[in-house]
Parts: sequence; structure tokens; C-alpha cells
Amino acid sequence: MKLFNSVLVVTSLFLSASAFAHVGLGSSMPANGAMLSQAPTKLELTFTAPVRLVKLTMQDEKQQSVPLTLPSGATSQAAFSFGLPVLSAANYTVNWMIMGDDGHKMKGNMSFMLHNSGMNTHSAPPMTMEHETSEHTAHQ
Ligand SMILES: [Cu+2]
Repeated sequence: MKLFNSVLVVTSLFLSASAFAHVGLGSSMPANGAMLSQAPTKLELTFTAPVRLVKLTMQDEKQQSVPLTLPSGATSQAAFSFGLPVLSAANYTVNWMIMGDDGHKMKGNMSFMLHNSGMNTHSAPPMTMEHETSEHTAHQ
């Protein structure tokens, strides 16, 4: 009984500690919140620890999906790279579901904007603060 109790204590300590250590997205290319004028040809996601990618979707603001091919292997890895089709100007959101080696599933997302590279899509220079604030707060 004493052993059983201490196992419970250790387990709950571990659980509360691991809540802070959950895997998340470390970095990405394009970066979360990026505003691009050239279409990226790759999507790269780097997590803070090796994970299995359970689900990955990418959509524009009209819910049009961009096809992405998940890695077929079942081994955990921290960095993933996906070739992208030719993207048109839109706001894209990438949603993922990952499973860390602790067996916890985590969900998250990141988004970026792709602007037309043409001259007349912006009346103001593309990177002004005014533009970033007005458009980017809308798709957080
Ligand atoms: Cu923008």
C-alpha cells in the first residue's frame, strides 16, 4: 500500500511537470504570421521534440485545402518538410495534430499570408505597420 501511494505521488508529479514540457511548434518556414510576396515552395515544421504527425491540413481563408503528403513512416521526428503546389495569394492556415513520445496528442496551427507579387495589389508599400496591424489581427 505504501508503494502504491508513492507511485501515485510520483505519477501526479510527473503529469504536472510534463504539462509544461508538452511538445509544440518550435519554428516553421514560412514563419507563423509571415507575410510573403513570393509563394513558398516548401512548408517546414520543426517541433520542440520528436513527434509523430497524426494529421496535417492546410487551407486558405475560403477553406480550400492545399494537398500535403504526410510522411509514411511511423517513427517520430522533429522536423518535417512538405513540397507545396504553386500557391495563389491568400491567407493560409496550417493545422496539425501531433503525438509526442509521451503519447499525448496535441493540436495547433500557424498561419501566413501570401500576397500577389504584382505592383498594384497594395496601394501602400507592402510592409508598413498600418497594413500589418489591420490585416494580421484579423486572422490570429
Ligand atoms: Cu498582410
